Amino acid sequence: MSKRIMAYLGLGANLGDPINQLQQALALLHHSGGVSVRRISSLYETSPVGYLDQPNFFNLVAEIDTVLPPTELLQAAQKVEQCLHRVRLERFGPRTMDVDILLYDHRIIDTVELTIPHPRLLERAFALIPLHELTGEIILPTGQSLDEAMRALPKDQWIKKRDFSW
Ligand code: X6L
Ligand code: MG
Ligand code: MG
Repeated sequence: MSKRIMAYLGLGANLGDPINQLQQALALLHHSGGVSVRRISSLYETSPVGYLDQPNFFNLVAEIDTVLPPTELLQAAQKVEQCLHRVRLERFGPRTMDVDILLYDHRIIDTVELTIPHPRLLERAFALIPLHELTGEIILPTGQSLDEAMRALPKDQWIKKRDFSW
């Protein structure tokens, strides 16, 4: 009986059939050894951040519990990206699937391969809004308040909740 650890994953896609791919990614994650998807946020359509000349994204956040240590969870996330034919053409460019670890337990991790909490979580409406929908106010291990970050979000990031039921 290993301890189950709660973590939050940010999923995003803007190539191919993004909603269908998100659905597949959630199923693949749930069937990865050592990962259970517990709750899923609403689905959001969001304007691209970082590199603007690309299609809108569909984003959501999944609450999982896992017995995997962070590096193994990262590998599981990368396997899901590869299963959905992610090809890296350019940094910040369009992709069929992106799976990021936003939070892992109440831990701070800062290695070459992994930074948790996700370094740009608080500035990105497409990650913060669906996360807040699941957690409400929480204080991150870095001491920041999610409510506070919500109020500080720049108003120029377009994000719209889409009616959808899995
Ligand atoms: C200056 C330089 C300011 C770079 C911002 C921001 C870079 C975000 C990358 C940045 C900068 C990113 C998604 C996205 C991306 C997504 C939406 C990234 C990585 N992923 N936009 N842009 N959803 N809406 O999942 O987040 S590329
Ligand atoms: Mg990302
Ligand atoms: Mg990523």
